[in-house]
Amino acid sequence: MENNKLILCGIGACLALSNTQAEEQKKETTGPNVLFIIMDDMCDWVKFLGGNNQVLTPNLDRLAARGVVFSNAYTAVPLSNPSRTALMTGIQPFVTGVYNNTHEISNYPIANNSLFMPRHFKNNGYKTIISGKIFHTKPSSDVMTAMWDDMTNIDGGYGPFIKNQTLPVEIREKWRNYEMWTGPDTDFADVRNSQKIIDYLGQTHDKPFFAAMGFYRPHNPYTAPKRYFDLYNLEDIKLPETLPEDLDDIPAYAINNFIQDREKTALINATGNCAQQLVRAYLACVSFADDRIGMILDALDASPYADNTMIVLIGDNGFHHGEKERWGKTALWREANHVPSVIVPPKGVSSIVPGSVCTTPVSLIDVYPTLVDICKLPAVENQLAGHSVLPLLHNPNGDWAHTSISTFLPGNFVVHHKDWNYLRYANGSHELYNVKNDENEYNNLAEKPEYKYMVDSLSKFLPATWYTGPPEVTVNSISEDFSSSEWDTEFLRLNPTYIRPTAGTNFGAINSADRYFDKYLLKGAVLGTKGTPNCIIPEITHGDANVAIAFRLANTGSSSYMEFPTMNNAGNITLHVRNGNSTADGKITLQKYDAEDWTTITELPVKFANSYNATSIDEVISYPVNLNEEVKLRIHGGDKFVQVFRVDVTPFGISGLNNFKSEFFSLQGRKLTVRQPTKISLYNTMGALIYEKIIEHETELPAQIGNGIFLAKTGMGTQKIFLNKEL
Ligand SMILES: [Ca+2]
Ligand SMILES: [Ca+2]
Repeated sequence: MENNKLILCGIGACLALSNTQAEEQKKETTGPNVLFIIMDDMCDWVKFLGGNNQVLTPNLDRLAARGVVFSNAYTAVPLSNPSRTALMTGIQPFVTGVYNNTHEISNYPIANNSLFMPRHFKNNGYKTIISGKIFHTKPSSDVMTAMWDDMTNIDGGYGPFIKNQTLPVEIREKWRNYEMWTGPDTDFADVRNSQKIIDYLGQTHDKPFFAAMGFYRPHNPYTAPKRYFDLYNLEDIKLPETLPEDLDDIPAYAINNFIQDREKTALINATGNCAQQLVRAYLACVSFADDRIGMILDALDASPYADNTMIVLIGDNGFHHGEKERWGKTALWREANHVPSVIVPPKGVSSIVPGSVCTTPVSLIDVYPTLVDICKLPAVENQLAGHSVLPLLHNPNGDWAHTSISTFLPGNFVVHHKDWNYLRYANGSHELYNVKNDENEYNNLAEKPEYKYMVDSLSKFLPATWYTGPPEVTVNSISEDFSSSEWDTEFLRLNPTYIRPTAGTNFGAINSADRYFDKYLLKGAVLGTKGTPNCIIPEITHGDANVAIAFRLANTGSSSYMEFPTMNNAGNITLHVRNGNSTADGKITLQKYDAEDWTTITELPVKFANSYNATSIDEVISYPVNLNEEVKLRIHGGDKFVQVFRVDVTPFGISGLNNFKSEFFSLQGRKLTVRQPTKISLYNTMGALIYEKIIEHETELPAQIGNGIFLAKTGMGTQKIFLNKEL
């Protein structure tokens, strides 16, 4: 228990030392080359793991046959950004604080200042190359350039995105849809990026290399060349096995926090063959990536590096396809955390038997120390939480004293140890499964007296303390008036050479191209500033200052946006804007950072401003965001120049809304039935009280309340209701 605290305190101090030591030890190496391949959202649906018996992964299978398969490997976090941060630093998320996709590595010092795996290779005589998606958010740019020799093919994007809508409107989402792609293969970053690695393997290198290839597939959008869809007959697609009453023995905390889209799952299952379409599309994406991996293997085998290259292949997190009534990752169950993990030693390491399978649970946090061990790099002291699995490569059935822990959000952990998965949530509720007998985790044994000994014994592996974030950093609302004198001063501080437009400058002049900006974080973000402030318009009075300052969103949408700081929740957003076009209406879009990318919440029309330069009246547009969760928003340029003078985001007012279940009353149509007499108060999503009544048993809600989402507060608690929709 004390140990964890010591690690937490000691790590920052020790990292600096590790970096310095590593720098001093720059030297020639005779270690093997490393080909490091990671697939995004690759769950255990690869043939050699048996998670799906229809999937076709001939190339992954032949890779597995060359090395050792860890058939019970688990990610550190079932989500891209924190998973990859843990993988590349070797530090647990509950130490770095990088738990979510909104937690950018560069803002988390323990992670950002650590000795990243590629840097350690580079410091020790390796050439390092990155192609595709290895990180989700990145360390700061100096840290990135220090660890990679070649970043020319970094990233590339999840696209191409769906053009032809295939699923019914009530099912489809930006990240839940599919399309058989008929454009060229090079539309996909995976094709361009894997070609880069293939070319790299064809070149002569004077040093050993660490080549990291990050595939975007099988991550959605489920677009893949049509021929991969053709591998699977839709009529033959089998859905994963599920148990109707599976959730009955799961704690309420888990259901409330991790199975929020239960209704959506039911809708997918009930709507035509949507579930089969989604499963098939995922399988197509797996086979697409598999094919490209085969091409990399062929290139390696034909290269001078065929004999002295080790290969690591992993997925960053798993995925539920309807199991536990959910689609997605971000939960503690096996589907979300179980990933492929294969290590292929360089040829000729005779003591490692090709095609071996090790069933001992291991973690992706073990990858970094394992590579250090195999490649004989200097030990990284006081940083790596995992353990080298080299002994298991030699003897897959050997003893293993360590355990694998996956984390999702502070205080929620799952311990994978021997045959057992033990899930413990932040509120103390728990689940215990014997995955050897019950790989689908149907039968929760945690509350059974005869398994108390096992709960007690596995609990000892849980971290005693974890990072919950500095309490003061949360931003509950934003209010920024860019026409304030503080902003005026700030602009000049940021850019002393900035010259204000002279009095009388009209909007056309301000439109000159050099006044574009790409990205500006609001001052409230306190994250630093990027981009160039746009303009000060002297003739327009705004707010209580004599000059009106504004940011401009350009008319080329993709390059112009204003990003807000992460908020715990967001209520109503209000924007003071003016359209720079004097003859045509325009629009801007309000976007939310989703699990992986920016998604449009709504488009906001901005009327044309006939005499922009003369008027002092802003157009005030308002939109109820009403997201009771951690949220990052931005406004994004549309099709016309739009000046933004003021932004206000109020917090989502009423707390305690996590429980959306029908705990306190039931609603059928507009008939509200309470379990016991209570006063009920209905609020709209702006937090305004619109109805209040003491109800003995049941009441019909009056029609003037209208349809939509409301918050119902009772003596027993508060819950969200959907009027005119099924609760
Ligand atoms: Ca992922
Ligand atoms: Ca169950």
